Amino acid sequence: MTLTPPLTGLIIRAQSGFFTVLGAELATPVTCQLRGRLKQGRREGDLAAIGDQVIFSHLPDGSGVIEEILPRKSEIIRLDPRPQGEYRQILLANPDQAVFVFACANPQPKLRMLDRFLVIAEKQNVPAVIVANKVDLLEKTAALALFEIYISLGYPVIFTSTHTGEGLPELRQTLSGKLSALAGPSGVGKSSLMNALQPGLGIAVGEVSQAMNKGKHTTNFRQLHRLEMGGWVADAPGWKSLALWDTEPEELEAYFPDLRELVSHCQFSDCSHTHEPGCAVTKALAAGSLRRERYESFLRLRAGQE
Ligand SMILES: Nc1nc2c(ncn2[C@@H]2O[C@H](COP(=O)(O)OP(=O)(O)O)[C@@H](O)[C@H]2O)c(=O)[nH]1
Ligand SMILES: [Mg+2]
Ligand SMILES: [Zn+2]
Repeated sequence: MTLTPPLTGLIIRAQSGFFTVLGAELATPVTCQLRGRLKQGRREGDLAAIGDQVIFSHLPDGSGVIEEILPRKSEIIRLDPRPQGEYRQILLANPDQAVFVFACANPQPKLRMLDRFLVIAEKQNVPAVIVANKVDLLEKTAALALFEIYISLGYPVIFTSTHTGEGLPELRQTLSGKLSALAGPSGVGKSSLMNALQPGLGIAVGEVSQAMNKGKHTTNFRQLHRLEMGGWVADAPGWKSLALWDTEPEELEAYFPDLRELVSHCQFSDCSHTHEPGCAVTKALAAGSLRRERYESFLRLRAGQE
């Protein structure tokens, strides 16, 4: 029995089969479970996840039932190997963007990790934004030099400092009204940035992401955090653990904007871009138009190295 006609809502928290749904018309979120019929058939992956838009109805006891999960425009997935086959774990549904936070210094930016994050974002079709925090620790020209390659590739790069406030309005503008997945190594200032935008937000986002980075299994839930200015930030969805599953070498090239164009000019269609004559990639490398660091990131990812 349902009290009201079905409503649409957003899943803002997921924990072992229970989903907290915020209805478009409701002030208080409702704890829902999935309608039984949704769970029929072979399970190849999560049926619902934070970020999903759903149709749900109320039960007399105040809880709710998810009737339908609306089609996703994007998703961040982790393939979980299980005895009965690979399981598609959905870390986040419908992200508008992935925000990768690194520091200009202290700690030194791990650009190979950034390259890997960018490839994952390209593969999952999620636009990436780079935040270069702690810009106060370097001359601006030195900070620019570190990240200019990414600017030239077309990725938005926001230079920020929680100490001087530089770049915070731009970051606020970027997050406003969007569902963002936040990721980055620890110590770069993710919590500080979130707190600078909204007091208390850093603690909320940081705790879970740190627990997940350490692989703890104490709190197995995922949550969206509401931005007062509009929009949502998702707990860092463990990007470090996202493998580049079944990515063919030719496919990997497509996820490097600086290689994508070049490879079509290689003499051999199966060029490995290492020793072949007529390779446009090694030619660009020699000419200095392709950055060696990016080429090395490509080779490492292709070899399956982290
Ligand atoms: N110099 C400088 N230090 C910062 C900045 N933002 C954060 N920090 C410091 O960097 C350290 C790590 O910050 P935290 O927010 O905990 O990083 P998280 O691990 O990514 O969440 C703390 O000591 C912060 O005070 C910044 O813009 N400039
Ligand atoms: Mg933190
Ligand atoms: Zn080549």
